[in-house]
Amino acid sequence: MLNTDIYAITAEQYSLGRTNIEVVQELVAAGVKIIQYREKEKKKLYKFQECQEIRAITRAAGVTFIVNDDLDVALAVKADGVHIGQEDLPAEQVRRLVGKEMIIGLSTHSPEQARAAVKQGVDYIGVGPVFATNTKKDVCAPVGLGYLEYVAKHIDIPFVVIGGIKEHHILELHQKGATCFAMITEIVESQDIAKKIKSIRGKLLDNRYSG
Ligand code: 3NM
Repeated sequence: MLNTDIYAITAEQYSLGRTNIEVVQELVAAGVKIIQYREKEKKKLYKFQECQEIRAITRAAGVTFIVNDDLDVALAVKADGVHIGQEDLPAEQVRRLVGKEMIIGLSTHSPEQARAAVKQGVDYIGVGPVFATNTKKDVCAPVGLGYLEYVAKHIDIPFVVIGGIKEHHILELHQKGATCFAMITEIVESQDIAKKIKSIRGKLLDNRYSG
């Protein structure tokens, strides 16, 4: 499920005037394999309608689709997964509601939270914010690379790094054990999303070949 390199997340307010649907179409065309719908300000009805459209686009393209926070929307549109935070419903409760098949992702910010997430049976964790970010409100201080190194070494479930990640960080994060990179502004703020994705992937390839 996270055996891919780029985990793209929507945010219409940073998308240079493009709609979430347009951005998702660009992401899919660029070959991104996992997309999370994240939209904090919109009313539920509009989130549902957008997610319905995104579900159709991602299903047709074989792209994994995750909905942030809104369990009901995720279930209603038959998303592949839901991503929750530390102050949402506890993961065990979410599991009871969504069943075994749906992917559950949980944001974590410390080793204690990572260990608890494993016990709670989530499918993957977010590890961050690695760097400072203005995209998420009420986010804790950056956890830096130390927390990433802890997770890479001690946590056995898939993880995705997040928070302030830009193209120039990719190599360093990869060297510290990250393989899947979640980004909002670095991608949606790009004029040419396909070019940005290609460029990030180029960095990863260079690193692989140089060992
Ligand atoms: N979650 P950008 S940081 C949505 O640490 C989110 O859990 C975070 O946006 C966490 O790539 C973050 O623009 C914002 O910094 C990521």
